[in-house]
Amino acid sequence: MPRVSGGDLVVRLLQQAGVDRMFGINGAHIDAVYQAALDHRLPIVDTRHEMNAGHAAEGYARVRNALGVALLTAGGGFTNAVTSMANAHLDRTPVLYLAASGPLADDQTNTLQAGLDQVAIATPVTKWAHRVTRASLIPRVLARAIRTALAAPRGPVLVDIPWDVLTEQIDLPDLAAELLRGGDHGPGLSHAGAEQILDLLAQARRPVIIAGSEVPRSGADDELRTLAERLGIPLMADYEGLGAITPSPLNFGLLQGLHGLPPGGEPDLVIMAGLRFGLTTAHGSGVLIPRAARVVQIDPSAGELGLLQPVSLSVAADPLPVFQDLNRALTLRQAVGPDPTGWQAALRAHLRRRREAVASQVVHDERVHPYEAVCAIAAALPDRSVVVADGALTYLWLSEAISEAPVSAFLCHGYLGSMGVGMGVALGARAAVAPGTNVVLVTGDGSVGYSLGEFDSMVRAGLAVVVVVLNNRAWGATLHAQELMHGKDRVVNNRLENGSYAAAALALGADGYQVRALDELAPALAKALLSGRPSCVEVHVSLDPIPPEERVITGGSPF
Ligand code: TPP
Repeated sequence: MPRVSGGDLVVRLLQQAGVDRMFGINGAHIDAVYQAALDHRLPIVDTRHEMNAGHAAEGYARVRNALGVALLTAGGGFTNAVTSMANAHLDRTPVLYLAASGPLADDQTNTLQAGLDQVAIATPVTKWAHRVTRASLIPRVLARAIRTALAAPRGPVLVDIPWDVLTEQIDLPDLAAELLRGGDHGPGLSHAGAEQILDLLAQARRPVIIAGSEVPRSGADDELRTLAERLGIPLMADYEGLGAITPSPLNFGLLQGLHGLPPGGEPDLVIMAGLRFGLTTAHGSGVLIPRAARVVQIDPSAGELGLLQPVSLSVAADPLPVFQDLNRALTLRQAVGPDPTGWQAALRAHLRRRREAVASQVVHDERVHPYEAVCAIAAALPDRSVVVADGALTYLWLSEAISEAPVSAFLCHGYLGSMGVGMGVALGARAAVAPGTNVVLVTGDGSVGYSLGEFDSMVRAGLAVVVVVLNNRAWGATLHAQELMHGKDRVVNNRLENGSYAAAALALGADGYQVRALDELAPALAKALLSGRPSCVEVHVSLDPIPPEERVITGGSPF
């Protein structure tokens, strides 16, 4: 019987679970995993900050709809990744954080990187956190952690393994006993439940289906589009659901487009598919999900159902089996509902008016207008691109243009609203996609500054992310907030007028492009996308313009 280390068991089990790449920074405590990964040819992308190893594992998980893995050494390696854990927790992203810790044998001796209870720190920001105390327990605990992360509602887990457990040698156990369950989404709808939803659809004159994060997470994209296309129902999405609906002719873009529909012209039935109330639904205000509408909410977490607005029907389930059941039930019925084409045309006209209103407010100064910049970016994106957004004004401007773009995923900073997630998420997404799929990060100059070192990681790992920095020489959104709340003379600690991000990228071995006029942007993007190299396209944009959704956040209407 071969003898193997705890680290070796970790790698064997992760490969058994389908993991083909991990992210991390090496350290002596975690090195047994690195040595085993070398033996078993499991690649590890090394980042320049553990926050970004965590965010990269998130990006990988969000693009693949599979488990992401971050390797963290003890102490600071672990604490540096806590922001990512919190982000994954709020976004329900299945990430395994595998953290080494001080040797069990040296417990309570004030030794290096060991005086922390990492499980206690991780507990409030994970679905499950556990320490392994013997190498023989690694397969069972790790398999349990992975099952927990991938079971809906999904989320991050921490497994803490002390150094001397990772290096402990034991006889190779039968890992088949720990075979990991996969693809079990739980039950969908009863026959009566499916009929009830189809009846609601048959009665609706202005129905809309809104896709949230759990549509791609559960792999329900095709079933969702099939149902919508069979019935002619407009599809909308929050940022995480956008990639699921873009291939459809019934893609009506981000749900912020519902704002400002005339009374009597609003949806009368909203199907929330894996969408939670909160940040992306204007909370429970009714501005986007009309209070007069009937609402069907489908989400794997029962606690989310009807959280901020009353719903007519709630389904505690993953979207995949629910839409499978609806498609099956529909096959057995006659055609349902009124002709949807009038409603589709009215909604299209409304969205066109919104775009015209944004464009009509563009006032030129000596810098590129951010709205024109994001329109040029959206127009330049090749089919099925993954787009990552970071920075606040930057994201809000991008949200006005991204619905028109052929994205396969649109990954934003999410519920934690944590600036600086973008470089890590984009790096992980690039490691997850098939060769030839483009990954473009659109970020603010403030946000990119957290992680400039990751240009080096991208170069060393050959991960060709195109990073577009909308440089307005400020922490833009917080500067706007100071101006609005306290006056222009009270702006403090929000200016960033030093340095060049394209030059920083060049210094780290990536390519750099400067864009000072709108007509330079499309050629620079085309060059960067074609080059197959990590690159930074630095666009010098105006700071003053207020994006429509910033007006909404500050309590106004978009125009
Ligand atoms: N720190 C973190 C980690 N997250 C935050 N959300 C903030 C601080 C507060 N904050 C919100 S928006 C913002 C800051 C600092 C400014 C973002 O500036 P930038 O990345 O340049 O993007 P812009 O708004 O200019 O597009």
